[in-house]
Amino acid sequence: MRPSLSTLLTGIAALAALLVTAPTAHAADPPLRDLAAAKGKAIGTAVTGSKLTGTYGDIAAGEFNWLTPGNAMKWGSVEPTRGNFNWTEADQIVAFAEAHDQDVRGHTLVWHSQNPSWLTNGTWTPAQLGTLMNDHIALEVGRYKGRLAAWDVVNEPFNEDGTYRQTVWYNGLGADYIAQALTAARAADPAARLYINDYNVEGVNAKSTALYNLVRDLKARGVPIDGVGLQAHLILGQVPSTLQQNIQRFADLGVDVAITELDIRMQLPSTAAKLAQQRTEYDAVVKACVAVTRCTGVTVWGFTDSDSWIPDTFPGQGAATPYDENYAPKPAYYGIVTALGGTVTEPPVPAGCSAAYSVPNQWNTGFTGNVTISCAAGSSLSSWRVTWTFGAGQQVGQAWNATCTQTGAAVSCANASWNGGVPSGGSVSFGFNGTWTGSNPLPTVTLG
Ligand code: 9MR
Repeated sequence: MRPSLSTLLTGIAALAALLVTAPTAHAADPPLRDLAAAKGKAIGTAVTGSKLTGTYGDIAAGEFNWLTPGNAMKWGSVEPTRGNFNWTEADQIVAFAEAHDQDVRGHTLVWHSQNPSWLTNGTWTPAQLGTLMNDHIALEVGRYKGRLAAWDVVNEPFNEDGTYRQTVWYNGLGADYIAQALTAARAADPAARLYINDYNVEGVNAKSTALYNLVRDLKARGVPIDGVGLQAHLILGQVPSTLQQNIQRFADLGVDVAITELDIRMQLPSTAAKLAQQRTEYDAVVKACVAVTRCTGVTVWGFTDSDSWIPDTFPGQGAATPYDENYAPKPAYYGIVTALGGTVTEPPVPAGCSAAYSVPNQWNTGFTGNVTISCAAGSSLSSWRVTWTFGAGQQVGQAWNATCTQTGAAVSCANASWNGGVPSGGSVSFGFNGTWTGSNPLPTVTLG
């Protein structure tokens, strides 16, 4: 599901046009979809059909070039009682996407959840189940034949330990239900890219290895499988370090990879420091996709905190998406921008404020770092972020009075909730434990 040449050219033309027009105040400068297209990637969001008007509709259309119906295409939505179909929301989303030059990822055909009760409460022979599954796929995929770029054909087939999840499909048809479903989907729409989609498969682990082995075996058998969806429902501070390596190993099997349901949740209330860390993590996740040729793009699971599943499912957690509940872009939005090669104009730091880095203590493999942010009389800050690039072998560890993250050699430290303010003529400091090998030079720090 690579963006077409015309999409790419449109993106490049839009970028060129923006060079000669005055920048707008809005975040979209240029919008994410143009940045993504210029990189040969897609950027998507899950959407709720009834909300696709006003600001929600403007952002969904203006910023994204993939849409995934969050719920509208699930079996329980489209066939709530047997033989009675409701395609209203699914049709609406597809029409909206076509009107805005967007691709749709169909989601999802064969799953254990959000199935109609007539299906889950029924008693079926294996033959009946196979017919139900194949007919459902033929009908739904056939309805949108030629119009959808991709389908999540099978959703969440694995347990955490890499064994198959015991579902109505697995229990009735055995593991081969996956191959049967893919084959039925290919027959119904030969042009759609066919995916298996799962969660907790972002890093290299038992579950992602089971998925890897499955895809390898399906490919070897000639079963139509085009892609793997890594959902990426992540927790702040827990982005797997093996994400890019994992994307690459799937790509090396000869399939596309998409990040299909990205969100990064945190314990509420959100703070400037948590949101700054979330920005770094959105940047890192999107960068991991950008770095792998066969990673086709990233979809966020709802672009606004007002349209996110997190608060209902994880009470006390939230703030997981790139826009706040009032549709204002959050730091996470700018993390996506930078990962897609865009530039972010930070609010200017007053000339009188600066940051200084020192190493008060160092031993054979460790050290303590200290950073002091100072403002001369007449200058002040209400929040701050200090960034620097380490040399080989230098690694930031536990920090105090700031939240620090390191991605590769790039370190970013944001104020804690209690010390964002630096008064005129005053200073604040934070510290951290670090490790080093080889040498431990003082980096050049930037206050932003
Ligand atoms: O976003 C969906 C939410 O509105 C539903 O209540 C929920 C029910 O399970 O499903 C959510 O989407 C899920 C997606 O379809 C598959 N991966 C996990 C997502 C979050 O639960």
